[in-house]
Amino acid sequence: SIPTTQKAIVFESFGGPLLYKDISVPAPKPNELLVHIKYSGVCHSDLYAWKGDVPLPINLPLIGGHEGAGEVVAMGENVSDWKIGDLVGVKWLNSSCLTCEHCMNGRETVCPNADITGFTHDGTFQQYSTADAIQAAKFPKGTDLASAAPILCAGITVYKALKTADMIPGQWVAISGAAGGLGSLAVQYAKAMGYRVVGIDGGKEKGEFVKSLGAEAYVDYLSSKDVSNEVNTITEGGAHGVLNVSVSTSAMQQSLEYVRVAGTVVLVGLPAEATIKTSVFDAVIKTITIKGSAVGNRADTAEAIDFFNRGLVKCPIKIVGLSEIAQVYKLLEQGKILGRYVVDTSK
Ligand code: 8ID
Ligand code: ZN
Repeated sequence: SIPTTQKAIVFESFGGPLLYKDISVPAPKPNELLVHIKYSGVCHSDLYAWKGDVPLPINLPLIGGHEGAGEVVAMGENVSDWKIGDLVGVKWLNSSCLTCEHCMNGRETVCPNADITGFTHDGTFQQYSTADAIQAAKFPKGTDLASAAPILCAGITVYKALKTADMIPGQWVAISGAAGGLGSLAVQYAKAMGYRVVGIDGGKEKGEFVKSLGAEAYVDYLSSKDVSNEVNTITEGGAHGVLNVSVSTSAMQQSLEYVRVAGTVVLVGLPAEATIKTSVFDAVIKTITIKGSAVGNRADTAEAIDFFNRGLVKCPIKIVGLSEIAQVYKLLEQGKILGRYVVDTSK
């Protein structure tokens, strides 16, 4: 049976206290599922939302979180393709209008009327959350929900970003921020898709970690005298594709120096006020493409989950209680996390 109250992490002002408290269980709208969230990944974007450090609409007070994995416990009257007990994922894109030019073309992530989990729609750092039945992700029976949670933002995002880089198997992809939540999955998706990976991140421990996930080479930005030169040497002329999943503006700028001629730089990480600059002459003569990539649509979601279901990617996770979110934010801020933290909503 569904309780009337539940535990949640609520904040009322940007950077204000992350209150672990009892609130009421929301009621699903006609088109929504009520999901008993068992586990939720903690993404760097959650930290930005809490700090108000991102130029996106945010509703206060807010419950953050957008990598929620759980079970369907109730649904609105218009929902027909879900059953009570189904395993379900709640993503960053909670719903979109489905009728605008972008939605019609499978770009629902840029729908101007999108409702965003953990930003404009109360998120997954609570025991029961609502999710639009069309956007909610399906997991097969028996899925390990704690390991699956990070796929719902990190996995989908990096899988789509790799597709956006337009590479062919055998080519080099440089992953900047390779040891983080997105990066650690990007290394594995890239390998599963047939690309050769050079990971870039800071420190020895992160290097060993990134290599254990399948990267052929690692460049340590903390100790390297010239990151670009090292990547260019390893890849014999530059990476065919670059995934910028770090939270560093200078790393993004630098990626223009080690992308191969005719290659593609994909921007994914979101330092709030970052800009990068390119020489027009270089961009033209090297015919470099720079693209942004935001999460993924429903097809990207199903495909990304399929890699996970087949055991081709495995999220390196650490599980802590929901009540411990503040400590996880601290670690994220200090860049001290390998892989992803996942919160257990029962603690
Ligand atoms: O749809 C999107 N575009 C999307 C989806 C999800 C997340 C974008 N994001 C954004 C987040 O908001 C954040 O800006 O992607 C970025 C990465 O999110 P994350 O993976 O959740 O963050 P993390 O776990 O903290 O990983 C960041 C990694 O970057 C490394 C850190 O050591 C860490 O491993 N890093 C840093 I800081 N500086 C670096 C540098 N100069 C660096 N790696 C290489 N070079
Ligand atoms: Zn995210």
